Amino acid sequence: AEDGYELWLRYERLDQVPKAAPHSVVAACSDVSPTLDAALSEISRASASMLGQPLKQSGKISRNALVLASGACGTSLPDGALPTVDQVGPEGYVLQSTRINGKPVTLIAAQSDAGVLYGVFDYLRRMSSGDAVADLDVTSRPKTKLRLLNHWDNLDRHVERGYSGQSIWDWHRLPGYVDPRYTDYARANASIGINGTSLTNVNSDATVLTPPYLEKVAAIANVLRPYGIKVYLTARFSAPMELGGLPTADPLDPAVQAWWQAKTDEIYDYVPDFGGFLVKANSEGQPGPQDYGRSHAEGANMLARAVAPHGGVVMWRAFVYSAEEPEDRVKQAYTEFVPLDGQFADNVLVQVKNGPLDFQPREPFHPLFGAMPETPLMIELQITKEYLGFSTHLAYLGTLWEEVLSADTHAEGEGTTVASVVDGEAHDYAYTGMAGVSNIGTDRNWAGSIFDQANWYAFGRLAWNPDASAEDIAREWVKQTFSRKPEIVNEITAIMMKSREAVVDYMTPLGLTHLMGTGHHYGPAPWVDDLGRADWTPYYYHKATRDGIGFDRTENGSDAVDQYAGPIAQEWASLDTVPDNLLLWFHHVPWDYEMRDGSTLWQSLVAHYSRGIATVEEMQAEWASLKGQIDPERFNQVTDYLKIQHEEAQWWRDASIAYWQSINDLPLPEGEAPPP
Ligand code: GCW
Repeated sequence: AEDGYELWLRYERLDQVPKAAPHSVVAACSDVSPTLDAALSEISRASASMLGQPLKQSGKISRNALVLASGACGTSLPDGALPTVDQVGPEGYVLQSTRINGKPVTLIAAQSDAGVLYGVFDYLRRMSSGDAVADLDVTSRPKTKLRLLNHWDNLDRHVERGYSGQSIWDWHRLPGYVDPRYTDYARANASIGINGTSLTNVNSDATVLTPPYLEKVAAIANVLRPYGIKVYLTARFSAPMELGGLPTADPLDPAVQAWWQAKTDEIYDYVPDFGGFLVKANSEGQPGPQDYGRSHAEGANMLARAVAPHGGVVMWRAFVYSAEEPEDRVKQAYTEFVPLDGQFADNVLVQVKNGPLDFQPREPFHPLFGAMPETPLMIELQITKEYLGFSTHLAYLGTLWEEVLSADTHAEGEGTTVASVVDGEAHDYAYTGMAGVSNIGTDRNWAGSIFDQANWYAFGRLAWNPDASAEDIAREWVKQTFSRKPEIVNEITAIMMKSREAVVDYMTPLGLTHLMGTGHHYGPAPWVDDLGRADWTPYYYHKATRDGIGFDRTENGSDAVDQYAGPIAQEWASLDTVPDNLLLWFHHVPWDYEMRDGSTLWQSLVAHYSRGIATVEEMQAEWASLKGQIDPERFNQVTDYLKIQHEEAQWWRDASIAYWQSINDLPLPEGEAPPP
């Protein structure tokens, strides 16, 4: 049955064996590592499935062989056959139709075995997409070093903001039983270049750092290692008190430092290639260095010193804001972190969400990008759709992420995109990276829905190349997931490409944000105005009154706009130039404010809600037209989910309009259907 378990690695049978299909596969190596073994077994699985029989493994290179080789495997290839470090770096690869010993072959070669594995997945992706595998001359290398999933998984298997079942990490049965699913997890991640995973929730307590759990962590790490994936853990800042019985967790206290050093050394005994720590500190009630009057840099550097001798890193999150702080929440991270630029240890990365608020359907890019030239900034994206309809709403996030990555920060003049900051080009960062908050769980389809698999996929592809096109990625995913037929690929890609804007339209158009139900963040609740915490209250964000709506972030208001580089700040601060889709993020305007198209703000707002529903209706019709061309299991699930999405788009529109009307007393614009 097609239950989605295979993800994009379905390797559907090809109609025809491609002319250039290899006849055998050879690892031209004296040392076939577990990583090369993994590559060979993937080739065997994929060729059995796509070509009808597994490629024969051979010890010698014959005509039309697929040849794998790396600088690390004791290769038997002639000098000069391998790509240089300059060409491919430590993780890149080449795919080449070439000749070895006079025989035509396809060469997949790299500096490292992980590079070969990535090359194999690229090669199989081409074959699975129905693309040519002849005349290959491909060089690819990742533009970022650290490409991580961040699981928000608790040890009791509840996944914070998870909508696809329980955590796949089965702590209770580990380490004695190691679920084979972890191997499939590793395959899927390696296929899109992900090379790290942080196993535990940033809000977790410190239990995972105790020996019984480290043994379990080691068992997971052993499965992931051959696939080039390192394990990372969240480090609760108060662990020295909770686990170590110390009276303080002050990062400048020598006993605290010694505790972390010993703990870290212990972790490396279990997991010799442990990647390092991910930390949420002094944010949403989590402990941190500020509890002792120390800065984020002092806190991060203490942990960085502990992992440095082992080659580890610290990923310190910049998602900090506090209710006691009167400053506009979206300004707080910048205010706190910019003065610390230059103070972080060399092996610290500061991890910054794509926008300054919190994974909304649309936000401007985070003003920290471009503002910390001395500190490697990673970007954190949310794959799980906390604010975009959980798993039942179809929203392809590739377009959201592309919008952020291609945004121009102007930090080093025009053209300093967020991508160029993240990939280190703008400021020559020693470390670079991208983290994606995982949407993976125990559901058969892993992600909660078939289309949410595309978000996992797109995250990995963009982490490899932050300049990649969201549409190309969508196409690639559709070909491997659903069909190679061009009409079907076009249809499904079109659905995906408009899906996120539909969500923006029916939930939070024109720059509105955070109007979701309190706590769970599902469905509309713009009317909540007294939560006891202003910054978790929708009114804080929309500021709707009889006179108007929107958050004034110009110099007349919170002046958050001033955190952006000059040209951007100017563009967004002025009503003449601010884009419509960020209008109410930066400005408070009257309901009868005249929009560029001549309509009033109120008319425009209502039109957006209705357009969101109309787009979902188009998506439904387009999907329905594929009936009979997609297997019934997946077809029906998507159909049912789209129906839920349609009902809920209507719910969002009607509830939002009714609420705004209760404030502005305006009639519905002409031609608009009244809420029931
Ligand atoms: O989006 C918010 C979520 C919290 C999350 C927090 C964070 C892990 O509602 O569930 O906690 O962000 O990113 O730390």
